[in-house]
Amino acid sequence: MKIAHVEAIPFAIPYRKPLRFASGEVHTADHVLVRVRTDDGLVGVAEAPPRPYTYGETQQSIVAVVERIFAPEVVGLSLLDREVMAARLARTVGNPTAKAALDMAVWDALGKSLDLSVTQLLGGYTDRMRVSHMVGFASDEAMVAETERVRDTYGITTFKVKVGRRPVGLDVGACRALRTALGPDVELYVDGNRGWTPSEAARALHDMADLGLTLSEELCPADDVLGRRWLTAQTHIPTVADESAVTPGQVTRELLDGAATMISIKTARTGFGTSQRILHQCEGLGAEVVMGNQIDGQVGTACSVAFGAAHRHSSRRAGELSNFLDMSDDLLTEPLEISGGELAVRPGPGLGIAIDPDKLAHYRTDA
Ligand code: MUC
Ligand code: MG
Repeated sequence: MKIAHVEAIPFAIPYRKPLRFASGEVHTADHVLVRVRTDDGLVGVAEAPPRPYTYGETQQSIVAVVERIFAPEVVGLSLLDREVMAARLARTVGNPTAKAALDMAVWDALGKSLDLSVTQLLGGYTDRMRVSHMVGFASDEAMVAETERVRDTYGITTFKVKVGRRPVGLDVGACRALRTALGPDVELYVDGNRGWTPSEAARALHDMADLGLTLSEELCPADDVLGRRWLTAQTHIPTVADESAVTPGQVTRELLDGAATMISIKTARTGFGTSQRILHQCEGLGAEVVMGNQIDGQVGTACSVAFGAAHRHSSRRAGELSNFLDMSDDLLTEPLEISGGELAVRPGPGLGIAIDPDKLAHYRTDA
């Protein structure tokens, strides 16, 4: 049960259709597969999706920090030494995605060694989540066509719409077109990825007041401290902190400052260990959470649903679990399937997933 070897394998899989949002755009899943091997031959895996425009990590920086800084800290630890591992990784302030992937790969191996699923180990609340689909910038017509296709094909009825463009009327128009086309029964919420000033955000929310939006996420930057508090105080729509709340300390600040009323939990950046700390912190404070998506591939999405389904507090809302659908291929032997608007946790020990060796050989970029 001891960690014997840690690998960080870069791979690149093109998207069929790029995802565009206020802070960047994604054309290729240039992620890193983190693989942990134990001395008794078990293998745990997870995926790190770099988001350089948000956290500063790149594919190359993730490979380097996992192999040179983190691997020597964890090799020799037992799979059960998760607090020791967390304390060692916490000495490094940044690199959230690299730390998260290592943490989740260890949980996958631990589940396999105990013949239990990660969901059972974390809390075992349910075995599935409703799915929310994230819609990137495009023409109004293209955004409507995408949501209709996703609704009709997968039964998804919750959509997160990317906003944060200028002038704000562009996004107000897109949200209005979506509401008109999809009708009142579909849930719509918005994510600005820090694109607007507080006054632009207030204007946009005012202009969309009749659209029945259920959440507004990260409309303006975290450093707009008073502006975010001012915005949150004047809207009846819950405000979600995403990239401004990556650590438990930041979660505390956002919630106690009145800058946000809810927190997005992304296993891609807080793994299972820190995500669980944040989840329990939010539950204790009476703040709702949403399971977010760091534009994860199928490995990352399997991690999100494994965590989200494990707890009552994280499984209440639809989780953002569907953007892998836009990738041209993936690494799993058996692809994830969304149907009836839901994604089920994979049965089987650990994460219940297996990496297809031929696909990995094809897409890895270090060979
Ligand atoms: C989101 O919720 O912001 C876009 C960038 C990123 O890191 O995650 C996505 C989605
Ligand atoms: Mg977001």
